[in-house]
Amino acid sequence: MNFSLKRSDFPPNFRFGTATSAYQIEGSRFGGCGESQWDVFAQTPGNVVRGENAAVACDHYHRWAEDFDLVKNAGLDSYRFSTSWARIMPQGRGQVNQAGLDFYDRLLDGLLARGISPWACLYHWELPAPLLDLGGWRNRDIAHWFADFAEVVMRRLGDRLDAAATFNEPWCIAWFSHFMGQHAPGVRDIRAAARAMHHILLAHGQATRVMRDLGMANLGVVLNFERALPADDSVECLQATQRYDGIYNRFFLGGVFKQAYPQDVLAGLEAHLPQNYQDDFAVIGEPVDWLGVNYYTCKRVTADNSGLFPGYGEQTGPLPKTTMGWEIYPEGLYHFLTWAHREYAPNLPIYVTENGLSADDRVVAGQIADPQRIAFIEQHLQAVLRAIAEGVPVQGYFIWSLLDNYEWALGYDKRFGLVHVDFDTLQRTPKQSWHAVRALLQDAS
Ligand code: GCO
Repeated sequence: MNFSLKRSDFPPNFRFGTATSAYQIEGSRFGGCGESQWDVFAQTPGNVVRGENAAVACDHYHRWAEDFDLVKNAGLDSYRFSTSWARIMPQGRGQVNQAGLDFYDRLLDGLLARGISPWACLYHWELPAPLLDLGGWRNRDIAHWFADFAEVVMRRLGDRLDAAATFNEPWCIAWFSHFMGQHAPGVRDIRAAARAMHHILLAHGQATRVMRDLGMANLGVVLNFERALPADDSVECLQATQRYDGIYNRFFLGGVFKQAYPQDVLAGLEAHLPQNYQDDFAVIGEPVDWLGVNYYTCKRVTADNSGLFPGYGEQTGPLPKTTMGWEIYPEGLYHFLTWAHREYAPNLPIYVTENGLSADDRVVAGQIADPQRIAFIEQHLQAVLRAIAEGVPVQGYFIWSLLDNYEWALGYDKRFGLVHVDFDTLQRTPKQSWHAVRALLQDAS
């Protein structure tokens, strides 16, 4: 099975890539990496399926050359990865683990030697555990700690990156992890969540300034979006859907691009934000060069009448679902690309920095048939093309992910890779979708 699309259906400079993150693939046990909040979270019973951790993960720390050959041989232009704060600064501040910096240095040279353009993201969730003891994202000082980390990383790597982002998915770092408690550090507290939301953006602005001062260009931020659809058409449900959309989709965009938070979110969170939070918008609004959009699914939002903010719930929707239980809704990607362009970032290139699905991929006679992944990518690429046809400067698309990997609280159960990983032997086997991507990118017609 192949894509019906061709590379020539896309603008000449459109880049195809794949995305990964440090903790999900590297192996946190190797190379003097410090303990992160995820190592801690995984040790608490009930947090992660089967109590799995990422001490070894895909052992990308040692097998990166083989992995980059897979990126190159698929014909992909770009590779998006992240740098682990805990690997580079095990205490979060001060002392640098040189072996950690050396590792990312090798990665960069390995990518460049293969003609793959490197896209780095500073933070994909490995908060060094010692910073938890200081309050982690709840402590305003984290903006300085993070800016210092950015400086250490980028003094070493910044000259060879094609693009750099500060954060991956602030909603997950703040709301999912501090209000819903689903990800490390597993907190459920509205004040912690509100402060984390704001401090992440402050850290984003400070680190962006640091990178600019180092002379770096092509700086962005990667936000995630989920299309919020009302489960019914009652007024209560429509209002609940608005609040869901505000927290998930408009809060972080608002901070960065409008230097303001949405009123419907402030109605519930302002009392929990730091005093004089508005004074930080000058830093938070530091200009960026591109916007990264991560998109996977939609949610069917219900109203709840607990009387407590945010006053929403969710229910299962009718569309076909991935093994994450996520409905497949490519229309949502089209929506966010056109809407973010129109309402927030009219002058900036937009990249789809993550999109993909988990499936029940099995090796049968050495082959992995994953037609559902090919169909999913095709449908979402069609959504990208529609947005481009309407004038939205979408300039690239990164598939999540290169390898099956550690899917956070869901352990190794969910397979998102173009390449299958056997977690007993660590053997890599390209899936049918990897071959289809290769065919798509080779087609010069
Ligand atoms: C994310 C993530 C990945 C997840 C993916 C699937 O940025 O949410 O970058 O870490 O694996 O989203 O849940």
